[in-house]
Amino acid sequence: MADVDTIPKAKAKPGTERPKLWKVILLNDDFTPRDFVVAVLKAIFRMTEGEALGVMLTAHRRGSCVVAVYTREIAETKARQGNEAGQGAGYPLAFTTERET
Ligand code: TYC
Repeated sequence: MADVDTIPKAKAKPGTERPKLWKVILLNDDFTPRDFVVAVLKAIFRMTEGEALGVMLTAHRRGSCVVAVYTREIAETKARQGNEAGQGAGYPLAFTTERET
């Protein structure tokens, strides 16, 4: 067993890499009405009233809140839909995406 520390380990399980994931992040602003944020979260992220309220309040109090995590394409689509909902109603509501580490 002399060389045991120098033998490279085989990859634990080939083909079981975690998929790359992106966070969708809700940013607070001073203008978008709370009810509107809640409605957007329910419509785009399929949240219940209670879940949406919790996320909205966290962003309101802390400046931002992770809404959900998806593969890149879905995360970017949901963030864009949220931004467009805000723009369409004349509010600066903003979602961003960020690669999960
Ligand atoms: N801060 C907004 C207000 O007081 C409400 C709000 C919450 C807006 C969360 C955006 O991501 C947000 N009307």
